[in-house]
Amino acid sequence: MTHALIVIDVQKDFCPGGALAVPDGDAIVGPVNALIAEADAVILTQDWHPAGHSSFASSHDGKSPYDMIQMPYGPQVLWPDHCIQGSLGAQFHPELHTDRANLIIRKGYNPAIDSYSAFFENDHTTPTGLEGYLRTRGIETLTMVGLALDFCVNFSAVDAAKLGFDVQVREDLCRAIDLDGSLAAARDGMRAAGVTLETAHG
Ligand code: VGL
Ligand code: ZN
Repeated sequence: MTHALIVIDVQKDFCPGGALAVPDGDAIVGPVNALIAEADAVILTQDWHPAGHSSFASSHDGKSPYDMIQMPYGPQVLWPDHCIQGSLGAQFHPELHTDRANLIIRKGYNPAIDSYSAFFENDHTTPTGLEGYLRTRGIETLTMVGLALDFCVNFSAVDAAKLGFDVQVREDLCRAIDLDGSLAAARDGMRAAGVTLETAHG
């Protein structure tokens, strides 16, 4: 087995009505389920923050959601409170076919560091363990889908490509937040890292 489908953060809080809703985020669920049904290996990621997480604007006096601050590990966007461990908003979209998942990797649980990527926290150093999981299973090629294209999908895809995996992002099965040009920057960054951007099954 050499190929895995990685489904990034298809959670209630990132879908319309959620705390950090990605426009049209729920539109991908049906076609993502179709890919899940065919995949050799299925990995889901779940954004999973403790209450009072340092990426929340509410944790910083005088700050508002979408402000930028400097953290010890670099610049950080401040978000509305979202995906709090055990909350309804942290649950997967109710129609996502989670039963076929081999692994669910939770990230963002360290109170002091955000974690967009499925591979490393935002210090780009602390591993989540996913690399070892994939390598010990002999998985070398990855298809990524999910939310949000310009944050967690982007960081996961770039890290995976840097680690030497062959990475395809299905843009049609992602949706973006698009904050201050973040979508265009993400596309450029993914291409520069050697990620293949696909808009349909090819
Ligand atoms: C995400 C912002 C904050 C994502 C997670 O899944 O793209 N974005 N936490
Ligand atoms: Zn988050």
